[in-house]
Amino acid sequence: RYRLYSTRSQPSPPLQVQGKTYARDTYSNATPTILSKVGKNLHLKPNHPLSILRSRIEAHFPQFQHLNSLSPIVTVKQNFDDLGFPPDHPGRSLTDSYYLNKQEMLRTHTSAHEVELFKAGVEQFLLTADVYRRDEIDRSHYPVFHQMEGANVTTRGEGLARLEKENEEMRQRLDSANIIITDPTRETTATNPIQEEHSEEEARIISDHLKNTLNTLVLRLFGGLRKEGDQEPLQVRWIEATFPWTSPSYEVEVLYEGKWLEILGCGVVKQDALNRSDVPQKLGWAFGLGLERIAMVLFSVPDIRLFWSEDTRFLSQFNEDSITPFKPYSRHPECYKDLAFWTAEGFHENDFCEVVRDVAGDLVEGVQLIDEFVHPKTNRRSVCYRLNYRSMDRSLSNDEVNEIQAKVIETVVEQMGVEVR
Ligand code: FA5
Ligand code: MG
Repeated sequence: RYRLYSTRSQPSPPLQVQGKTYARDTYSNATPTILSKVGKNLHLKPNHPLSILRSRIEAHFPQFQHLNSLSPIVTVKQNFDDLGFPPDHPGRSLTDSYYLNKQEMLRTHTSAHEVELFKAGVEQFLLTADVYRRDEIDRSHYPVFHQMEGANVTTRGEGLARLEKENEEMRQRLDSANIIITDPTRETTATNPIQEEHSEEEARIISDHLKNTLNTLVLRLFGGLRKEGDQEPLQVRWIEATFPWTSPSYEVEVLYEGKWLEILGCGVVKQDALNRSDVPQKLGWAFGLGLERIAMVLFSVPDIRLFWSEDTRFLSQFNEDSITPFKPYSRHPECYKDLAFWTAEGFHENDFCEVVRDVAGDLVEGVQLIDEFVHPKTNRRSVCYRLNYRSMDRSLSNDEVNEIQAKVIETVVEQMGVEVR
C-alpha cells in the first residue's frame, strides 16, 4: 500500500491538531486539508444555515440535553468497537475513514459518542457535530459534514409508561396533520427483528415512540415550507435498515419536489450497547440525521461546498428568524482538465480524490471517471478522470488552474505510483 505522506527519508513529525500531538503510524491518513476543518464548527456559526437548522431541531426536543462541542477526535473503540462493528466492516478501512493513527481517528458519525453518554447517565440528548468520511467528489459530497444524534433511553416499567403516554399525544397530532406516512417496516420483523431481551409490547412502545417522534419532527421541518393553499400532503416513508448497534433499524425518507430524500438512520438500541454502557436496566432508541442533506433542500443550496463559503453574499442571506431560500449570485466560470493515467496495484478512487482535495482544496467541484479500459496484453488498467475546477468566491485564471493541475499530477505520480499517459 502506498502512503499518502512520509515517503521521504526522514520520519514525518507527529500530527498536530488543535494543540495536541498524535504519533503517526502506518494508519495515519488524515491530510492537512482535512485537519484544517477541525474546529470550524459551522453548526455553531450564528445565522449559518446549519446552525439555524440545528436550533430548529433542538426546539423540537426542549427537554433533551443539547451537546454541541464534543471533539471530533475519537478512539477506534468509540467509533466502531463499542457499537459492535465487526472487525472486517468496510467502514473501518483506510479508504473510507480518516485515521490519526491505529487508535485514534476522526469520527465518521455522531453515534461514536452514544456509549460514553449513556455511561455518564445521560438519558435524553441531541448531539450535533462535524463528521469525516473519505468519499467521492461532487455537489452533494464533501469529506466533512454534520450530523445530529438523538437518543432517548429510560428504565423499564415507569419509563415506558411515560413513552406510551407521549405516543398517544403524538399520534393525535399526526392524525390531524396533512401528512401521509408509509410504513411497510411493521411487516418485516423476520429480517428486522425485535430483540430477545424485549417483550413484544416493550419493543412496540419504543419503536412507535421513535417513529412518532421523527414523524412529528419531519412535519415541523418540512410541513411549514409548503406554499399557501398547497393541498398536497407531506409524504414520509420508513424503510428497513441495518446498523450494528440497533434492532430493529430504519431509514427515513421524505418526498421533496418529486424525489425521495434519505434524511436519517435510526433504531432501537441493542441491549449489547447498553450493557457496554453499564446501563443494562435501560432501553430506548437513537437516530442520526444528516444536516447538509436537509439544509440543501430547505434553503435551496445547490452545492455542499457553499456551506463552507466565507463570502458575505452567501452568509448574509440567512438569519435565525426564518427559513428562506438561497438566491444564487452569479457563479464564476468553471474550468475542467482531463487526466489519464495507468493505475498502479491497489489503486482506489477515494485515494485519488483525497490527493485532489489536498492539492486543490475547495477549488475542486467534481471528479468524474469519464473513461477506462484494460490493456488486452498487459492487463494494465487505464483511467481518465475529468477534474472540474470552480471557486465559489472568485474567478480562477487559466494559469492558476494549470498550476493546480500540474501539482495534482506531480502528487499522484509521486504518491500513488501511477503513470500519466
Ligand atoms: C449513520 O451514520 C448512523 N450513525 C445513523 C444512526 C444513528 C443509526 C443512530 C442508528 C442509530 P448513515 O451513514 O446512513 O448512518 O448516515 C446517516 C445520515 O447522514 C444519512 O441519512 C444522511 O442524511 C447523512 N449522510 C450520510 N453520508 C453523507 C454524506 N456523504 N454527505 C452528506 N450527508 C450524509
Ligand atoms: Mg445510510
